[in-house]
Amino acid sequence: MKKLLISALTAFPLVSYSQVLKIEKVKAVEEIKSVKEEKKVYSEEINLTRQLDLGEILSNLYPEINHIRKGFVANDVNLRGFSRNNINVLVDGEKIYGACPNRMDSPIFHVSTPQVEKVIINEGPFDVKTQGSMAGVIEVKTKEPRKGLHLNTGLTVGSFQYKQGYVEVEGGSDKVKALIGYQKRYSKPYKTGEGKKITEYKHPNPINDYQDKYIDHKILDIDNFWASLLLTPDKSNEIKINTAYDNAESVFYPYLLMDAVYDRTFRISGGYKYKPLYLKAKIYYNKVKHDMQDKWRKSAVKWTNGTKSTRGYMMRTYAESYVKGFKVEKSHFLKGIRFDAGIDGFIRNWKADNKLMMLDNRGMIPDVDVKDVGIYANAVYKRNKHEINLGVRLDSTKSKADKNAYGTANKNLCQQYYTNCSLSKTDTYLSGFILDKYYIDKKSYIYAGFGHSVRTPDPQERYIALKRPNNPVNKPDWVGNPNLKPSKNNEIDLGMHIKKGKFIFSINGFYSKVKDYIYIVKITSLTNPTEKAISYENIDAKFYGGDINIKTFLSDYFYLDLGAAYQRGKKDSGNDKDIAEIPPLKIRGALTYDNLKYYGQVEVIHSFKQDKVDSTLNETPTPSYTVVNIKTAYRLKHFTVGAGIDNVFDKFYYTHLSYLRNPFSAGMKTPEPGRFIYVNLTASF
Ligand SMILES: [Cu+2]
Repeated sequence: MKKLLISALTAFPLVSYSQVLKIEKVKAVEEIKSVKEEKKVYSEEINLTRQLDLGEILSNLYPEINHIRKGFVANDVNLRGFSRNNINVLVDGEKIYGACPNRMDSPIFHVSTPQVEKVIINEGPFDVKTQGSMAGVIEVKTKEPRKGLHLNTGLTVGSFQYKQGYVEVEGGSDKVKALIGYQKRYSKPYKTGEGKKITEYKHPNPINDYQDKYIDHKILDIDNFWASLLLTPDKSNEIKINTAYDNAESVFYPYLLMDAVYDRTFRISGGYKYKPLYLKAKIYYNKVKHDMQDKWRKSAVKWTNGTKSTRGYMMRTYAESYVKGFKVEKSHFLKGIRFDAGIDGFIRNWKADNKLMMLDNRGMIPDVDVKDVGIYANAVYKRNKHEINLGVRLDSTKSKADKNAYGTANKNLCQQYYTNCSLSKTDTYLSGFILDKYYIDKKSYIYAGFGHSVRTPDPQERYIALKRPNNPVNKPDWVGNPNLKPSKNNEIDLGMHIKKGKFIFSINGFYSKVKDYIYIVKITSLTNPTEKAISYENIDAKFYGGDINIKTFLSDYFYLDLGAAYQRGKKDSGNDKDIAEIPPLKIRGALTYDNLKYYGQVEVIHSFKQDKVDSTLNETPTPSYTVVNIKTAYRLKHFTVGAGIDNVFDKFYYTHLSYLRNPFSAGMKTPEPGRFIYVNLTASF
């Protein structure tokens, strides 16, 4: 048993049923590829949580990941201080973008937890296989159907009437395999550590609070469907089709001033592999429709200007987004060198229409097309104790907004603030990296890498146009800066990974200089100095930090995980040099008992105070907090019964990323859930 557990530690997954391992940081030996130090999270770990939200789960497991809490679900993720477009979040290598201009539907929300086979976290500028991986990639891999006939099902019941259930059927022969699944998630408002419902918290402007009659309204009601087909007619050919449909309704976002009436996502992809030539090809499409309104808030009945309304909302944004993409990649092996070369591209379209009181803000995101095509090459060369990895990528990205998309209110908004309001821009740029890994022994290594990576401005950052009525000081317009340049990251990473017997130790450090980092700024109208807006500017900044992870077996069945991550962001100039939204030092310790039948874990997460804040964006210090979570499980042959308590001591706290940064008025701080008790039942046949 001891051997089994230790081998599971080094080569997970051993058997898909064994829920031995929580955290895995491995080098993907089986397919030598561009890996500095990959971190992986497997479905077995996810199944032991309350299974509500992937962003939150990752944030719990890795101190270097932090969640941006906007509501109970759909948490966005921050990796080593970088978030939004500065990192890539991919589903099976595919780009997916939310439709909401306020990122209610963060990319990671567009895949539900039972679909996840694993999540791979690759930090730093060490990916040339996807456009825009400036500071890292978080890639969600979905499950492949197995042969035979299997039923996987699970049910979670928890505090605040939270319910989660899924059923998945998979099976087939050697040549044809299929999988079909469904999940439902539902919850009432959670209570925080001070016993208040999340819907009861006061916003800076009371008009944005929830109406009394909706305090107990459901705050999420989500259905997910997915299906997958895998055809392997012979040893050489493989065809894979994946599709999914999500319908999220009544998702509340106390962090923001509106909530999602619905958010509907459709995804489909077709992949082909010709194994003798190591050739892979893929096409994919995904589409999101998003309707957000303030219909549950006080502002819906009585507007900011005093108007009493019966139309059901003061503000509403309807948004759509789609991505059509392709990728072709060929690998080649020659004298200990692995080459991968590929071409890929995508079209991303995004439009959002807003109505604010009587203002027609159609084209708030003015039907923007982003077209990208890129070519890349990656080589891994193994010699003696060195493994040298080189990658290079060339991209051309064109973004174009439609001038006919604007409404009457925001038509000339850009011209009020900028002299150059060009609606189209093409950026061509090169990225690449070099990484040298030196093996001290078979399983331990040190590494050093340098990477140059680029990300282009988002359609929102360049073209958003939201006119606000009267424009008093705290109701600024929101306008894109069409002159933004792409952000360029030059980064050095150093690290060490030691594996000895029952002990794994790793340490990673990074230093990143970002030229033209895209940052929020307050600007004044060129024509009327009383009119102000939120916009974006390019600044130069540096980021640095690192993380440590230790995993050790204390006895046959006990193991201890210790992790810590720290990061810092500083502007090169300005009065306040601190970069906003940089999480403080966070540590995690988890003691786990697992004999493959009984499982138990006590986890402690401590976040230090963050007082390195950017006063120009109204950031304020965030106090430290300590949270304790417990998870247990009992495994029978086909069944697992689990129970857990998150936030055992019912601590009242909020994270540093709990509110919207706004140079005019700070947003509401969204507290984390209080004590949350849940029971999990899973069955697998
Ligand atoms: Cu939204």
